[in-house]
Order: sequence, then structure tokens, then C-alpha cells
Amino acid sequence: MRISFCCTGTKAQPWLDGLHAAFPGAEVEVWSAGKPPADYAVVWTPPQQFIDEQTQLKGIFNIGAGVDALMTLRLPSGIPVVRLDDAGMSVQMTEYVCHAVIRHFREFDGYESDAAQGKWTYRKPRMRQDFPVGVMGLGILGERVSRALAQFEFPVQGWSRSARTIPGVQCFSGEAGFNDFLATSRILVCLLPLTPDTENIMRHDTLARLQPGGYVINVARGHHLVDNDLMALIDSGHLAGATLDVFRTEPLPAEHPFWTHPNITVTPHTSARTLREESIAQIAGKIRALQRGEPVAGVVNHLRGY
Ligand code: NDP
Ligand code: OXD
Repeated sequence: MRISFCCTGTKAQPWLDGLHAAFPGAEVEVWSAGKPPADYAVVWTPPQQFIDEQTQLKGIFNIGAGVDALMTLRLPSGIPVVRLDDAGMSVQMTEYVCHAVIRHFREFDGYESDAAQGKWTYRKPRMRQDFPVGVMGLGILGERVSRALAQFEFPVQGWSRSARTIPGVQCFSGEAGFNDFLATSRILVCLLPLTPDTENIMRHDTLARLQPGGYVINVARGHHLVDNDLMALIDSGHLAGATLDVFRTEPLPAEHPFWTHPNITVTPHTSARTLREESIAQIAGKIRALQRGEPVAGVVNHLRGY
């Protein structure tokens, strides 16, 4: 068996070592133009040339949950494109989102700046029922995040493409449910895949439908959000602020106004990192299943784009 590794911006050797340990008899190598055809590919944002040259693949494994970059390529039909499913990401995402929601709700950012000035000041306690959280995307990450927020007794609602039922979470779906979902949310969390249907979903007319004092947490993809619309709504006072982990251009350019906006918190696409050992174990398990002719979870549906 031959495995080709083509992951932009990823230190290859530990992955090669891990894949080799999982498949001791296999050839595992970093792809470069002209390499012999492989059976399986492990990829992150590969170039079109990789896909065009690797004509014998039996499976393409993406070392992330989001496949938006892959979906921009011309991919062969009939070969499973498999995303990471969880692999240690849902617990990280849950920590990140709960932290951002609680930091905003409890005004811990304000207490931090008070403490920096040596001020011992109390703020009036805020009521959870005044801070309903809406989670867009109720997949592997969104469902776990919603359940955790409900455990903190926030009113939680979720929105997905198909109808879902999650205990403690009021679920909306499809176009028909979107307006009510937005109108009843104050804090909005984006955990959607980036597809033609979801690009720019957080723009002026949608964000304006959030409750006054709304707050945006984007942990999905930068292209879900129209940057200037967010800033205009914060500056007008309709939105209170945002915590953003993902951006249209990454790294976020030094001159981007998000860096210095007083009500925007920026983190460097780190809310749920790919964990190498878990990911290799998951990919190896799925390669073995495919070899036995068994179905695997996390196969991308090309029509839906995720
Ligand atoms: P899933 O595919 O498991 O879940 C996607 C969810 O979005 C599903 O509930 C799906 O609905 C819903 N959805 C998709 N399209 C639409 C639509 N048009 N309208 C309404 N709902 C829609 O993905 P994951 O939970 O694993 O990951 C979500 C995203 O998080 C990834 O695609 C990636 O972009 C991002 N991510 C970011 C990371 C970071 O570090 N910042 C790390 C990992 C992921 P349905 O249930 O009906 O299918
Ligand atoms: C992912 C990511 O999609 O890290 O897994 O953004």
C-alpha cells in the first residue's frame, strides 16, 4: 500500500512516522510532482495538480473537519473524500465557545480591565434568560457545543439544514426556521460548514435580526462573515461585540481593523486544533475499514458540499 501526504503548512515528519507505525508495510511519503500513484491520500488544502496526478486513489482523507478548500478542486467521482469526524475537536470547540459566551455574559473582559487599573468594582448581575444563544450548525461540533451551553442553563437554540432534536435545545431548520432562530438569539455562534449556501450568512440584514446587544462568535470560516457589516453593527450599538477565530485572510493581516477594535476579540484559528495522534488513529481505522469493503463515517456529500 502507498499513502501520499500532501498537507500545506503542516510539519510532515511526525505524520509520516505515525502513519508508518499504523501501516508498517506501507510506503508513506510526502507528495511532490511526478511521485508514483498512491492508494490513499492524506491532505490539507492540496493543489489541483495533486488530485490530477494521483489517479489511483481509493480514498482521500482531509486532516480537518472543514472541506471547503477541497470542494473548490475538481475531484474524481466515486472516491470517498473523508473529513475528520471529531477526533478530539468537539471538546476543544466546546471549551472555546463556552469560554467566549461566559466571558461576554459575565463581563470578565470588563473585570480584567478594571483589575489592570487596580479597581475593585462590581457589575450588576445579568440574567441568563436575557442571553439566549443561537448555534448555527448542529453537526458534530455544534451539537456538543449546544448541549454544553444548555448545561450552563443558557436558553439555547440551534439551526441546521435538516430537522434535529437535541434535549434542552430548541431546534430550527432550513430557510423557514432561520428568521425565528435569529430573532430569538442574542449571542450567535457559527459552526456551519462553508458552502455556497452559507457563505456571507452573517451579513448586515441577518445580524441586524439578532436581539439588541447581540454578540457574534465565529469559529467556522472567515467567509461566513461580512467583516464591515459586523463592525458597522457594533459601531451603531446594535451588537455588543464579537469573538472571532477565523478570517477571510489568514493570518489576519496586520492592518485589519479587527485587531484593534475594542469590542472584538481575535484568536488565530485555534478553537479546535487537529490532534495528530487521534487523527492518525481515526484515518488508519477508516483505511482498514475501506480495505475490508466496509462503510466509514465522515464521507463528504459532494452535492451538499460538506
Ligand atoms: P458537520 O458537517 O458535522 O455539521 C454541519 C452542520 O451544519 C450540520 O448540522 C448541518 O445541517 C449544518 N448545515 C450545513 N449547511 C447548512 C445550511 N445551508 N443551512 C443550515 N444548516 C446547515 O460539521 P462539524 O460540526 O464537524 O464542523 C463544522 C465546521 O466547523 C467545519 O465545516 C469547519 O468549517 C469548522 N471548524 C473550525 C475549526 C476551527 O478551529 N476554527 C475546527 C474544526 C471545524 P444537517 O445536520 O442538516 O446536515
Ligand atoms: C478544521 C479546521 O476544519 O481546523 O478542522 O478549521
